[in-house]
Amino acid sequence: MLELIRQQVLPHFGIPNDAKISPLGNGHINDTFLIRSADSELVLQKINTQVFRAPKALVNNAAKVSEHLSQCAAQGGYQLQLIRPVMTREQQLAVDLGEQGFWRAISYLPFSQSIEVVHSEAEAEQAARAFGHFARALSQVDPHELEDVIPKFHHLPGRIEALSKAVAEDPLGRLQHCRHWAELALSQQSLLVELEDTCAGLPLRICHNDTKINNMLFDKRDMSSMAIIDLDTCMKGFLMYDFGDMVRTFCSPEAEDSTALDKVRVRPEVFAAICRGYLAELGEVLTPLERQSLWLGARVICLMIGVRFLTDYLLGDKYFHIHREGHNLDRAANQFTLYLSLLQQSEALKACLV
Ligand code: GN1
Ligand code: MG
Repeated sequence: MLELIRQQVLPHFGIPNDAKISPLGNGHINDTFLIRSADSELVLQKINTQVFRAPKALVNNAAKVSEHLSQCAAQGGYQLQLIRPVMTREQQLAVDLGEQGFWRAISYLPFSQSIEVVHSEAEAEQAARAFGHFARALSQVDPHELEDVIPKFHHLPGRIEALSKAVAEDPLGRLQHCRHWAELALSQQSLLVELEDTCAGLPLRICHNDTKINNMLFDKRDMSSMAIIDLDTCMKGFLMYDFGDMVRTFCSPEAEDSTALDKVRVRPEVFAAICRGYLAELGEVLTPLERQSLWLGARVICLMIGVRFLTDYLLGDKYFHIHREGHNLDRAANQFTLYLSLLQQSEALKACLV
């Protein structure tokens, strides 16, 4: 891969082929590299076209979001730094090398740092405020301006149906290792009913759709919020899911793939900090039903990612990159445990949102 990057990709971005190339980040889908040459630093990504079937839509969406945020920033309405597309020499947003991949580059922010686990309430509040700030700046844009990069991305009924099918077929005989998790996931029918009733009344907005804590860059000099990254899944949707992904990735003291299930839980004080930070930015933007839906979004996202990891485990780890055997099962078990912890604390957590 490194030779391919040097010989065939870097020239399109005007980067000399003696640049230093190192892997960057912990994404589960795309391959990401930091490219350092004598006079520039940028982030290069090979987009996973099995997952992003229309990669041009992805780069177009990201460019539109970044352009809009930069206009907001010029008028004082957006305070975070921006990740901008780096154009090819041919003035394109990406280079399509066919079998050799679809490649795009974006700016790298010096002094930036990402974290995998939230350490304090202050960190959670600050990051939630930043994601809220991002959503507020985009709330002026018609959500239909962005294409649906992955249709039915946050669609729990479809994800549950895919799990049911994987369970019924069990092509690799793996169900024996995870039957109780599959049963748990498939027994949450009441959530589907609640979801259908709520979605009917929610406005569509431009959402980030992957508001993990590691998609928020901190300034390593003072740990202040620096930028929101990974605009790959920006498209229309419901803000409850952006709230949900923050809850999912900020609240547990353990990483998403930790096998220490006895330590996986929702820290209520971190949940409360997310609510404070997010609502400080968005409180006046959200409709009453949207605000009420946040609690639903938290439950749906935790359950849904567990369902997605488990389905991928049963089907042979074709979607999420894995780094060890059983990795997707470990992730699923972790996320279902977090989901149960949310349910156990329903009353106290819901109270943070009123
Ligand atoms: C994937 O690759 P990454 O980490 O940005 C996934 C998200 C999941 C996440 C789980 C396109 O995001 O939906 O929530 O893993 N992205 C896609 O950590 O499926
Ligand atoms: Mg992502």
